[in-house]
Amino acid sequence: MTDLSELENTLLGQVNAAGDEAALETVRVSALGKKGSVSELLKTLGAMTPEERKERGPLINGLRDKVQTAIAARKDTLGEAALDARLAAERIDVTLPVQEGPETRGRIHPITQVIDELTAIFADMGFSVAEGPDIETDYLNFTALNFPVGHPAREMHDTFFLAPDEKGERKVLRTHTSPVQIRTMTSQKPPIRVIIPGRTYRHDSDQTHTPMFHQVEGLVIDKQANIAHMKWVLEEFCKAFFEVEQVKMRFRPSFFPFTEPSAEVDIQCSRKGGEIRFGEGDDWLEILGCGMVHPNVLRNCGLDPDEYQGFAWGMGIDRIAMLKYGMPDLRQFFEADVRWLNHYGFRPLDIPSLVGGLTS
Ligand code: 2NM
Repeated sequence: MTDLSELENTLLGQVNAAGDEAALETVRVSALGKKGSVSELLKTLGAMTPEERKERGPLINGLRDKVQTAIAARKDTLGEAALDARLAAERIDVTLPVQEGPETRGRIHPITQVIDELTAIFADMGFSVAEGPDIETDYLNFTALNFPVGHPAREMHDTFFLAPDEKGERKVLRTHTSPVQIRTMTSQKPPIRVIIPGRTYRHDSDQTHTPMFHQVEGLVIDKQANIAHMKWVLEEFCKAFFEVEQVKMRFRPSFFPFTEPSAEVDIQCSRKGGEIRFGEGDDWLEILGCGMVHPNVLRNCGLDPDEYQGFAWGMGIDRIAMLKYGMPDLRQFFEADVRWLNHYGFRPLDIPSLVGGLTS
């Protein structure tokens, strides 16, 4: 009958026009819901004569089935389209480079990096790290280290003095990290194996000197610690730090008030093509000073020189950082220029270790 086929056309048209699941549900309710157009037709069956019902029943039920089937099919189609759209929208290109988060964008200053490297190397040889204040007494910076009052070495250090206190005592900005060795020897019982990296200050400023610079010093005190041990420690350090298999070293006699005998140490290098390389060539580069701790220093720390002896050394961190990482100008170390740090800085998660490599 025309009214049924008209309704069928209208409903199937609406089903196919539904653009999403919500629109489809509206069509379903309007046809098959309690008061829907098809449901209303089904209700008319009860009031029909058996003959009428026999004729109209299959038609109306057939219409309901067709609409139900069409809705189910449309639902499938819409569901697939929605999934395709989601998959397209959420697609990830796994070949894109990983974006760096803020925690990986910062950089470690080369001096911090070199201190971490030194610490890893000496820790492996059984040394611990000691620290002390930048402002020291004249006694700890000089007197205890066997610099007699009025000794010219005090002037050689270009000391920064602070204003005198009420007793007329002038504190100093430490000119080396050696006062920490005195603090260690007076507070710890031997055997002692420490390194002391830190800031030091001298009234000196030009192309190769800054008024604040960094030193690392080392100290070993034991009953039989001797020059052979010292040479071994320093050689192991140089090989590990410059990452070479072998390096020749040259010990030249020298003078420091706090050691006797004293030496300055050069390491073998080549300077071909304006580039410095370690462990090869026949040039020399001075890198550190060292010696056997002077008996007066031991005595000043309450140690009996007939029972204990030891060795100590010191070197400039800024200089070895420049040498190792090819940085041309010392002054840029302290200019806090982010562009310089981006270029010469190190990644925060590449922590130096002997097993993982000092520098990755
Ligand atoms: C150096 C060179 C040689 C040194 C000596 C001491 C102490 F406290 F044990 F006497 N500390 N550091 C030392 C020895 C430092 O720097 C170039």
